Amino acid sequence: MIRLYAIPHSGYCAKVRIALRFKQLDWEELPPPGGYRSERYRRLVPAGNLPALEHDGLLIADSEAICEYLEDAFPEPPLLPSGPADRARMRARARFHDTRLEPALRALYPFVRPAARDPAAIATLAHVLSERLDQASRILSENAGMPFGLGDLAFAPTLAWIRALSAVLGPGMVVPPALRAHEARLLSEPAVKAEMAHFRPAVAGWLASVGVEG
Ligand SMILES: N[C@@H](CCC(=O)N[C@@H](CS)C(=O)NCC(=O)O)C(=O)O
Repeated sequence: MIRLYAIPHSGYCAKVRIALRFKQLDWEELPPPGGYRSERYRRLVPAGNLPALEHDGLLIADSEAICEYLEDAFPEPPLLPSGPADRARMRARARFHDTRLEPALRALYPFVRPAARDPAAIATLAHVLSERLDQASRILSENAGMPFGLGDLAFAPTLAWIRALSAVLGPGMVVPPALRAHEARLLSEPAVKAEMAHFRPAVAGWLASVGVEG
């Protein structure tokens, strides 16, 4: 049995759920024992980060490590192409998301609550995020012919968050047309489509919980 420690509105948790769905695996999903950022959860996962996955005696955190593990443990259907160059490109896409694009989105979360709005800071961060979106668009277009894989797992959840925050914080975040076209292709993948049907309401629910209309 695969156990996933996760929360519904986290893009990184959605990324792992997309991998699980793509590989048609069953899993049990639990919130972190003791709660988000609790000491009890840190006894399992020292850094306290979500998601974490338990399987066959292994407990591992970090979405990318988890997805690579799923690929190794359950190779079919594959999330990595064959051939070292395409595998490297696929991994680079995933790393770009995790180390460049999502951190630029994350920088905006402290301003979501109405009492914390700072228009000048939001405008600066929205500009940085738009630059990352432009870079993402170029990276994804360069690899447009590759089949769905590891480097695609996180983009639809992150773009959903960007749209939700754009609606709340202002229209400064620009999703380039080529990236919108790539997103449409991603959404036609059944694993992504199924996850997004749960994920979008979870994002709206979180926004409502902090007093914001999504
Ligand atoms: N790069 C990590 C990022 C995971 C991450 O930051 N998760 C957030 C939830 S979306 C979290 O656990 N934040 C709480 C913390 O880091 O203390 C991954 O891919 O798993």
